[in-house]
Amino acid sequence: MSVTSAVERWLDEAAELTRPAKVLWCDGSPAEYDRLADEMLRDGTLLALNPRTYPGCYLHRSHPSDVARTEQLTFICTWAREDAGPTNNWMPPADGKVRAGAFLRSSMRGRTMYVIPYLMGPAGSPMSRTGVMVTDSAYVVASMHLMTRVGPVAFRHMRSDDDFVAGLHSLGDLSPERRLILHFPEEQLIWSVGSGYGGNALLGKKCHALRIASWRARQEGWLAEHMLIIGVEDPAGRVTYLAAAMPSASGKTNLSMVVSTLPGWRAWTLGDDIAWMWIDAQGQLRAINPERGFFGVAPNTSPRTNRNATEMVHANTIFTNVALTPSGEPWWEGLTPEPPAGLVDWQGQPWRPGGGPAAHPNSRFTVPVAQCPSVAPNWEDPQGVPISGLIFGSRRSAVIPLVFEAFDWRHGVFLGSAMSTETTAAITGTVGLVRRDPMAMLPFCGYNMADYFAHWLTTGPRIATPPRIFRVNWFRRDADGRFLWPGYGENMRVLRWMVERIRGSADAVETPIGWVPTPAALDTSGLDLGPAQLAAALRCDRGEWLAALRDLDAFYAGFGPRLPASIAETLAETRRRLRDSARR
Ligand code: OXD
Ligand code: MN
Repeated sequence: MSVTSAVERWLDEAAELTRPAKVLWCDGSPAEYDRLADEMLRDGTLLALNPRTYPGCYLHRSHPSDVARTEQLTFICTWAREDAGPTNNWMPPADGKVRAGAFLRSSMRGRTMYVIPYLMGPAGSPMSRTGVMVTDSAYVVASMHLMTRVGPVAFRHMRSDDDFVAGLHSLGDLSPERRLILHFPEEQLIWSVGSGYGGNALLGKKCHALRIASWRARQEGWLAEHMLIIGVEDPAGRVTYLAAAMPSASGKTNLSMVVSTLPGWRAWTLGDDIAWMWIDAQGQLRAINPERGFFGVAPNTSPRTNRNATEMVHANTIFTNVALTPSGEPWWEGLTPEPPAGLVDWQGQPWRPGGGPAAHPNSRFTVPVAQCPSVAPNWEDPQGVPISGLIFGSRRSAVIPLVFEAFDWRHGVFLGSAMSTETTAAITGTVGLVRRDPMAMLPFCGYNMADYFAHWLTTGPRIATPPRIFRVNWFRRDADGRFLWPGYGENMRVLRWMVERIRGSADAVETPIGWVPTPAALDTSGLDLGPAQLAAALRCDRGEWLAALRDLDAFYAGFGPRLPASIAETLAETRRRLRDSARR
């Protein structure tokens, strides 16, 4: 491997601080993965699953207090506080290094420091970026193998001596009191200590591909987004590519590999979590998936909700915090209608019905994208795929219709900026609280979100044909708490409407919030869904909307004068349209 002097300097610094017993370079080879797995099987970090039904699969049980992203311990460390903005935790870079430095000092004593050169993005893509992370966790190394492209390929993509994101990770003592996840975007640097959980510890994912990359993307004129990428094929074989932002644990993985219930329509999977998008020389928006694997939420994944996922995790998968059956198979709530007898829970204890979930609600599977039965043949195309539509989706039991389309790019950016959602188990804290989560990027935008909205606003007009922007909500409920829309495979009906809107052939009615499908425009054939239920799923209730928009002023006011005028103007226009239509 050709290592630059900047990489060497960075590794010396990391070793000087953490004092490992030895330093081991990772080459990303299958032999290395197997060696690490063997070591972890010996020391109990991994358990082998049933080799007949789950060959090459392992179970990892994490520390019980280290099971999700810890947003309150995640910081953006910029020189100027305003550059991090009001939605990020902020610390001056020097303070961050002192505070985390205390936890990292000699934290690798007696341990191995693994050096992982990794590439985010397909080999040969002009959009792919290099990272070099160090860690003292073999589980992190093995997971990085599955989630990124590890090895010499990473160095081949460096454009200069110091063209890499540096990441320092140490498990520390895993205590939340001594845990910090720090980002220094001005230095292309990440420090993470005290957690082995994916989103905190696999530094290529949220830390690099979203927080650091979003900063870089704004400087360079591209977009790093919390979005899946999917190709929707129609019966004539034409594929339309869409990217969709949804908050954590809100159905992105399921949608990215949806099994269509509509004859002749099918979905091709390119990514389930992150999209890097840029405008090519012809003015076309294109996207790559910077990742190589899925780090998906296990609970409620079943042959009914996501057949592709249940198939792909039958080999070469690391499961974290799922339950274990007596025959050595993984199990989680929702996988089968009834739990099998004799389960061991995610903490390794015998499980009894009524004694809490057997699998942790944020238990996960880590698996290579290539194993997905619906993987797109071009998913690693270095030039990415052309994006014709963007989707903002959230989890709201009320107010937000199943689907509607923005009037134009500017309105779509407003809709994304105003998105609210109910919190899930993917983050430590209370589940089910409604919070603002603009573009599903609240926890992942590495800079001031007012500047992020401005960046979005200036990006659209640079695109020759800007993608249509859609808003979706699969989670709306009726007065009895029942979901109004069946979801999962039936979501293809909504994707179809979007594709037809993009082509100019699907009907919609103009409402104060955007274009809503006419009931006939949405193909509901064969669904047990009466007209009243469909109307309820699609309804724009003016009163509910006006009430829901009320706290947006306070949210936007938090950004002060940095908020683009267009956002506040679009809010005012929306209110005006809602009031006018109520008077009509
Ligand atoms: C994830 C998340 O793991 O968003 O993708 O938390
Ligand atoms: Mn995510």
